[in-house]
Amino acid sequence: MKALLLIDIQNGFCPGGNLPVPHGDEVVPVANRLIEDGGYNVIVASQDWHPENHGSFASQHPGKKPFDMGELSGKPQVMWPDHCVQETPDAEFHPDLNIEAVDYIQQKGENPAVDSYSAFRDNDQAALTGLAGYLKAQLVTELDICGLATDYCVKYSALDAVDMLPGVKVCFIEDASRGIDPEGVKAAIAEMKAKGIGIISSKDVLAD
Ligand code: VGL
Ligand code: ZN
Repeated sequence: MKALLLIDIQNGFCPGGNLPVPHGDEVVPVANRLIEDGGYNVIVASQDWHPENHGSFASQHPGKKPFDMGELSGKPQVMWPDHCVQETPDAEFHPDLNIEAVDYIQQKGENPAVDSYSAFRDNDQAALTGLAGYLKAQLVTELDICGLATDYCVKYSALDAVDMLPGVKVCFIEDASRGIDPEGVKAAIAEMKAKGIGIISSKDVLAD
């Protein structure tokens, strides 16, 4: 079984959102084509879903500004602008994303004391989200991952997929993803490649 994992294609990460990824909205038509014509058996979307007092928010750390480095539960943590707060428009999926076609939505980042870049587990790797169990139950053997942001949630989800789904072929769809920082994107792609993750284009998927 072949699965598509769409990471955090939410208003908050698109232009006009609270943590906009440059050109983040450009992934939407590509993601829709993959959903409709990619030949996937299972389609999953993750949703960054923070309480308003989430500890990754600079607003929770007196003296910190967004994008400063800080600490969360004793670990280094990027201080983000308040984003993707539960039940707000910022946390909703992009309005043009074909969310009706999605089989399973995995929310993450609900624990205020730890961030969760990966759709599979919190950054401290203590708590699992349940996504690995879902994909195993669906007998997934191939997992393609794309979305926002390449250098954070997409990368960590792809690396975790390799560790948590032994035997599953994991690919990153580059043109269906956008990143926050160009240098970070380059490094993320190198890291994914080194882990055995295939770096592919939506054309590769739509061709076969
Ligand atoms: C993300 C930073 C904070 C992401 C989520 O989706 O890449 N980045 N929360
Ligand atoms: Zn977040």
